[in-house]
Amino acid sequence: MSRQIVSIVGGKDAESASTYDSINPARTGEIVARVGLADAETFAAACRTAKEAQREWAKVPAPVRGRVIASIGRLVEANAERLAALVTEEIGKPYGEALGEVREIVDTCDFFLGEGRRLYGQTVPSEMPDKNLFTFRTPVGVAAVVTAGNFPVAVPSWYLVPALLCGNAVVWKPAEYAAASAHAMYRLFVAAGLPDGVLNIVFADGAETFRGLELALEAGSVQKVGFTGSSAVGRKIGELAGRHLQSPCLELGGKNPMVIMPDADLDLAVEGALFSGFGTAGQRCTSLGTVIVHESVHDAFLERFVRAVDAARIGDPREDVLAGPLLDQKFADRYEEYLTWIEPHHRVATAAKGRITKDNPRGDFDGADGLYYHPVVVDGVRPGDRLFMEETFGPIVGVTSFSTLDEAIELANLPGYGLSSSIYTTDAKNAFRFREGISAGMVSVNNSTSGAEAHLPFGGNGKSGNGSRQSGMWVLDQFTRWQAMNWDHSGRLQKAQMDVAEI
Ligand code: UN1
Repeated sequence: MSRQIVSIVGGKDAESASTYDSINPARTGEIVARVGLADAETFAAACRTAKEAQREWAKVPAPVRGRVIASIGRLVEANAERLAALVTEEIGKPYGEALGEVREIVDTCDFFLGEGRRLYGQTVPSEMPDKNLFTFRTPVGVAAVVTAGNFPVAVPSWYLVPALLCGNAVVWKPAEYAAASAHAMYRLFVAAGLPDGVLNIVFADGAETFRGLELALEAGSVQKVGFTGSSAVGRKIGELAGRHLQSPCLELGGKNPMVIMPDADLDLAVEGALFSGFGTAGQRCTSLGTVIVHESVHDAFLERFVRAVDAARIGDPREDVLAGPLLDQKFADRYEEYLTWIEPHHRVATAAKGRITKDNPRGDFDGADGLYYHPVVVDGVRPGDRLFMEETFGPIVGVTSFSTLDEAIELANLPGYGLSSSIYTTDAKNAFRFREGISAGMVSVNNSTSGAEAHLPFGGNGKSGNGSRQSGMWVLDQFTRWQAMNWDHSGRLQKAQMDVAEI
């Protein structure tokens, strides 16, 4: 019997308008959870409930809120294996990676629990005597957070933990196909001592969520929208939030480049390309899109890369594999469409379109009913090819070559995303020139494009986002607003600019 889960608003089960089955992508005949989906009105009502609860939550001293965050971290840690196993079952993420993902929630809690005692404001000198100036961080109010299912627990925690710590209430809408993982995480969060209504979870489809968000923004019950997902949906959310004079936190797609210089350690580069290209079946927003390799080492790199890809284990995510299945049927369908972007002038260096079946020579696992796909390396991608320009969110990596670093940087920036990037070189000059020229929010040197740590600013530019950053202290600016205060104790009206003290 699969789990039955529904939205929880104000600590109570909310009504569902329809149901959705969350499927195990490694064994598509298996239902992981039957999920009740709410409609737009329920979403908007959740935001109203959150608004009520937020007033009291904001009054809880920040160090005390920090202690709740500490408890969340400990509870997640104590339940790490169970939560990771559920993530593996529901989205097919290899267990080791899933455990790492749960670890990322704990890291996030560890960072922010201290922030409760450090939510600093400033004292600022005044231009007049007997007058004091201060700044305070104030909570924004209610955050509506809509997240993807490829990181069903870690990425949501990047929003939830700082938002709650800063005194906000949250309405969280996770991806339906990762609903059971989200629900389990929600339960751990509230069990740590969050009052009812401070954190609410609403399951809904895209259309109802968008309409619910619209209603809530119109009613003034949402002050911050957070969204992780595709650039296309991010644009719509950005437009909607903009109409309400809000600046959302948008964490969108990527076409992340890896530049390989002639002086690079090629084996290290191969390892990095394998992990970021095909780990998580290429379904991270930081996954490698295109390898831009110097012409003098192109053939040597390609030969080693293809060998490594062919040797990689793809299969049952409960085992020690590089990648499991794709997340969900919707993504598998889309991925098959991306495979049609392979142009006649491309050279497909590993088995393309090779869905793993029992007849397949690589059928060393017995899960042919899963959404498994061979990794594909496509050599000779060029500017203008869809495969060069657009995110694929699947196990396909393009390769192209260059002759000068300036040319490589231009190629790397061309698709117009700007999330993650990497360069392999042994010359510091190349690394710094690359950092200066690349439009990405994140740059790795001699490391892959994926695997950002939980306390560095995470986020992108261009089609990857609106410049907002998550993680670390930088995210505090998303979930608080600066309030300036002046206190005049001179006993007279001192006018700024007009009554400036004379020497
Ligand atoms: C994402 O895919 O949305 O840097 C986030 C990484 C992970 C997060 C990816 N820590 O690859």
